[in-house]
Amino acid sequence: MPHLTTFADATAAYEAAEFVLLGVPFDRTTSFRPGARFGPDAIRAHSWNFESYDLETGIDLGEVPVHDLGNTEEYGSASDMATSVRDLLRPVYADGKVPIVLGGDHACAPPSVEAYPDGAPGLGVLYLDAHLDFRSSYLGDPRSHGCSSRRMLEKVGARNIVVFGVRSVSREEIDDNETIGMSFVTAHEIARDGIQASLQRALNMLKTDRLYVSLDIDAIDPAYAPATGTPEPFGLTPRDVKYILGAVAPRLAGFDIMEVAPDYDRGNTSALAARLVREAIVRSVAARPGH
Ligand SMILES: [Mn+2]
Repeated sequence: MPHLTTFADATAAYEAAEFVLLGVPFDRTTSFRPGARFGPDAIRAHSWNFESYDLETGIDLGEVPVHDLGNTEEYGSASDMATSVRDLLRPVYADGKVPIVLGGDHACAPPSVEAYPDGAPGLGVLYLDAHLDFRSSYLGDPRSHGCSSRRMLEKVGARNIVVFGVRSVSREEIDDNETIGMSFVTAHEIARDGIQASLQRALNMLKTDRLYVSLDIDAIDPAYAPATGTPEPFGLTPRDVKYILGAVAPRLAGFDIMEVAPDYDRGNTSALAARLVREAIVRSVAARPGH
């Protein structure tokens, strides 16, 4: 699929940008239904639907320096993809910018975390997903989208990642995690306790200065986000995720949205994803001291 357009209002040159978008049109590790490779351009296309002015924060996105790097090339293997995405994003972090990565299946997210510089302030990961994604390898591929929280954990450490919104897990993953101890908050607990208390519980576990948010769009209920590879009922609401992005904005080091497979609906999932990209940006700007 050709690269159709840039994200709306992403008009800054790279050098001036504070936020840098990158599309990764890769879905070769999809396990159920494919199509997330078309996510980046569908999200970009829908981004043009919105006013540049944000009603809640009073920020005009046209005044925030955002650059869109476009899409990566297409890759044959997930390990080639991961190597390339790491190489593309290392300078983005090193230049003090916040990367926003559009997938692609969830395999495209770990290299974005792995590119974070080792000497930089500590990084934690808030991993929003219906699935635990904790297999050490899946269908013979340790870079499968079913292994993505595990790969990130290997970068940031077991105490610095929380999976949030989970409601699908294998017995093997649970058994495996008994020795590793990755924390997770289930969608059922969030429904019971409310989003504010549940997020606070997750953030109490994440002590790092900086936070990376990885959003598998299937964290959100398929009633709101049906266009995804492995839809799972009983999910978060769009407002839950909006609340999360506002709460973590002061610490946001990087953000991604994965697993939007746009051909499975009439554009509502892509519109939601585009709106959440904007939310991450305007909330980060609004969280700055003196704003
Ligand atoms: Mn998932």
